[in-house]
Parts: sequence; C-alpha cells; structure tokens
Amino acid sequence: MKNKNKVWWKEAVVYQIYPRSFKDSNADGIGDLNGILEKLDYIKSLGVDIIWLCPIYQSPNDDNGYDISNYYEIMTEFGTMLHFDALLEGVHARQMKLIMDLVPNHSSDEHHWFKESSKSKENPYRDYYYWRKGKNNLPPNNWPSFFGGSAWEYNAETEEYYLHLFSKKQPDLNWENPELRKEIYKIIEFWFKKGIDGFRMDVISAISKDLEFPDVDLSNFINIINNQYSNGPRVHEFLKEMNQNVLSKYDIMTVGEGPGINLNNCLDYVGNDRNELNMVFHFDHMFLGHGANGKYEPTPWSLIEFKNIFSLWDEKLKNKGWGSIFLGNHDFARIVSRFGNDNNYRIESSKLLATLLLSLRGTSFIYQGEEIGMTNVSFDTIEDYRDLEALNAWQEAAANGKDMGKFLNGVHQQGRDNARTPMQWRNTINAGFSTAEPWIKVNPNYTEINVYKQENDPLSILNFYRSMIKFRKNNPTLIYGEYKCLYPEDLNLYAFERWDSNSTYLILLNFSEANILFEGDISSSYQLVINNYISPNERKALRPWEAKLFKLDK
Ligand code: ISL
Ligand code: CA
Repeated sequence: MKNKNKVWWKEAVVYQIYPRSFKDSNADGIGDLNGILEKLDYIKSLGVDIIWLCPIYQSPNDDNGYDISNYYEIMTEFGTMLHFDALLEGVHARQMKLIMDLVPNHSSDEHHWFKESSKSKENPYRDYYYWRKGKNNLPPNNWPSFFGGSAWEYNAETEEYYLHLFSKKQPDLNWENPELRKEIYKIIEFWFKKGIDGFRMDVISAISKDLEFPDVDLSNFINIINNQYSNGPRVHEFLKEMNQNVLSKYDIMTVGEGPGINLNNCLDYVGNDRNELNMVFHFDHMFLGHGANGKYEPTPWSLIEFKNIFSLWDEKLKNKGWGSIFLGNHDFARIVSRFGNDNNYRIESSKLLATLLLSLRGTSFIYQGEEIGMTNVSFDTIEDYRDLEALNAWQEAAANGKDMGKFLNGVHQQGRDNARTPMQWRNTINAGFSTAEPWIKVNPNYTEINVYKQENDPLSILNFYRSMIKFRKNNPTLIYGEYKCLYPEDLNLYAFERWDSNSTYLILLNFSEANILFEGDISSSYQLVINNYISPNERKALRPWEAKLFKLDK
C-alpha cells in the first residue's frame, strides 16, 4: 500500500516562471503565454514536474500582475484564454503540472469591486475593502506600506481612507466579509475546473487584520510585518474555511507565501492535522542581512546563521508538516550573486547551490535563469529600473538626503529587478528573449551566459541541474530522509547528512574561496557520486566552492 505521507507535491521539483521576462513570442518586448508554450520542451528537459506561473491575470501592471483587475481574464499583453488553455494542455501533455499565483490579499484599484466600493459608503461593495475615517486630517494610523509611504490612501468622494499594505493601486481585500470570501473561493474553483494543479498564494499570511488598527513602532519594518501585518486573529479560520470549501475537493497543491511566517507559527499553517496549506515559503534566509535600515542597506551575516535556518526549519517540520526549499524568486537577488560568487566562481558556486537546493528535505523550487547561473545586474542609472519598490525607495532615500551612490549600490545588490531581467536564451539580440526592445533591459552578460551555449556543454550549469534533478528523483532519501547538519559552527563549510534505512548521503559544500578540509570521517564505503569539479582530489579536500555528494548503500 502506498504510504499516505508520500505524495506527488512532496516529490516535485518546481520551476518558477516570471512570464513578463521569460519569452516574447510576438515582438512587443513583453514575455507572454505563447512564449512559454514555445519553451515547454526546454522546461521538460530540465526534469522538473511542476511549472509555477507568476500572475497572468488582467492587470494594469502597477506591480507586474500582483495587482489584479479581473481574476477570470488573461492579461492582454500575455495573450488570451485560448492561449492559456493551449499552454495548460501542453504542460499536461508533457506529464507536468501547472500551478498559478493566487493574489487574494489585495486586488487592483481598477477591479470593478474597488471602483464600486469607492463610489459611496452605501455601495454593496463598500465592505469588500477596509475603509476607515482619518484622525485629525491624518490617516487612521501610522502603518507604513511595503512600497513606501502610508498604508492608507484618502478618497475625497467618500471622505475616508482605504488600506493598502502594498502600493496604493493594491487595496487590501476585507476577508471579514463573507461575500468577499465566497468570491475568492469562486475564483479558485474556476481555475481548478479548468484543470490547474494548485496555487501559490501571495501574502496569505496577511489576509486577516487586527481590526483595532493600532499604531506601530516604526523603527524596524520586518518587526512590523512579523508582529502586526501577518498572522492576524482570523487567518487560520479563513484558511480552514477555504480548505473545506474548495481546496479539499481537488487533488491539488498549495504553497502559501508570506513574510511573518516563522518557526513558531509555521505548523499552524502546514501541520499535517491542520487542513490549511500543504507548505509555505518563509523568508528567514532571504531576509539575512536586511538590517534596521531595510534591504537596500544590507548588513553582514554569516554561513553559520544560514545553515542554522535550514536546520531549524527541518527540525520543526519533520514528521509534522512539509517544507519548501528555495534560494531565490522574482522578489530577490539572483542566487549566485547573493549566496554564491558571481565573480571568479560563478560556475562552481551555481552548481554548489543547485546541490544544496536539490538535496535538502522539502519541495524544491527553481527560479527561471538559475539553471544557467544568471547573475544580478548593475544598471548605471535608476532610470533603467522598473520595480516600483526600488523606485519608491529611491525617491524616499533622495528626499531623506541619503548618499544616492550608496543607495544605487544597494539596488544592485538587493533589488527585485535583478531577478526580472529577460531570460538569456542565446547570444543574439536581446538575448533571444525578443526581437523588440524588452520592457526591461537585458543583462549585458547574456553574450557569455545563455541557454544555447550551455545546451551542448556537458559541464555546463544547465546540464548539472539536469543531472542533479534526476539524481534527486532517483534517490528518494534526498526527498524524505532524515537531515543532520555537521559542524554547524564552521564558517566556510556546509556539511550535512541525509539518510533512511536504505542509504546515507554526505553532502559537503565549501561556501568560500579557500581550500578547506572536512574534519570528519568518510569511510571507504562512501562513493563520491556528485562533484562540481572534474579533476579528482583527496576525498576530504574541498577546493573553492567545491560541492561533493557521497553515497553509502546499506
Ligand atoms: O519583496 C519583498 C522584499 O523585497 C517581500 O517582502 C515581498 O514584498 C513580500 O514577500 C510579498 O511579495 C508578494 O506580494 C507582493 C508582490 O509585489 C511580490 O512580487 C509578491 O511575491 C504584492 O503582491
Ligand atoms: Ca509579447
């Protein structure tokens, strides 16, 4: 009998697509659904099981589709529902699954619900959003938005403010209202009936608000998210209702996103007995180095902290829930620039990060371009950036008299556009992404770093990902087995074991440019099965950014 703890979404490797930047099929400089369809064989060739599409719904694109004006229609730039149906069919025909992004915390201000809601206090849609009176001509409280400025916007017609935790074009939906909740479940059902295989749920941790709307201590934004915006009083009640009403009726997967989901509360979301979500994305490792002055003024952190985060999460979730493993997505820097070395050891460290990503317990998520070692970009001027988060932060920093050279450097390191430059397909104009000028500039290093070049090179990062994905699938101990970190206090080496009753794996990852030695024992019955260097060396020795995976069959 099949063990009920073993399910497809635990064993899956997911490939995340940011459609705007993946492939343009009709020469308007914007990636689209047909472009993804063209590339399905490529995606399949990676060995992944699931494609996750960032939002493709109708949207005025204030935040690239995370501001939805119609949840039942496809964004005009991306194509039509016919294109979507063809894409879904193409994915399924290749024995892959498709999950979409659900954005239920906020809509666009151009959604008809919001247009109605802002007309009058009596409008039947008024209560779909949070409207509050101001205090002495000021917003109802001092909450800051994720994207700068107040989280409240005044509406002169009805003389009240509405809440928007993100941009003012992303008003927060009022989940207290049962009618609104029904609308969301209807949307979910609509897409499940079309045959999609699940949802990644955007900022799901924030759907329930503290209705007292108390003022907050403004000194540290991450604390505000943790203590106020996330994990509101009714969030679990809402998720249970959603699960019971729609999710539980389909064989689908869910992954909830949300800053504020942490070690103390994660099991409330994904515990086996909770009937809420299958897994969540947490940001403990992604927020490393985000100091009190925010992400654009990063502070130092160490490998010890990084390792500890993965160890604590594994310990917390084992046997009780399930985790997700990712190192990057469309909101963060490129993984090789952030956690590896994109200078002298780009190839080695990209492969090392792939080894980590695909040998930890949890569902693995790869973000487009990671598989060829795409790097951060350093545009010379802020004019070349498109992300409203960076642009707003830039204006705020300028108004506060900050050193703007230093700030631009912060954007180079941490900006979300690092992950949004077009996918680098070939060494031809616009990296083969589009024949027209792309909506955001390509990274000039596409001449060196591109899919075409790596396709036929057996030693490329791309082919390393392919073999590492295959290896994970053929060695389920890497999916379900136990985990233990060795030498957690070592500053350069991430060493860990994975094991079950059949086999043991020892993974050694040198996160430094130094030549180092593993101090533990590697008995001769351990076989070296994965290595990111070709020439052999002493078993315990690790060259700069070297990754070794040993296997012992019992
Ligand atoms: O991007 C972040 C840090 O720079 C995160 O704090 C991010 O804002 C947060 O995780 C929520 O992200 C999600 O919702 C946003 C959208 O802009 C992001 O792209 C999305 O992933 C609003 O919908
Ligand atoms: Ca296009």
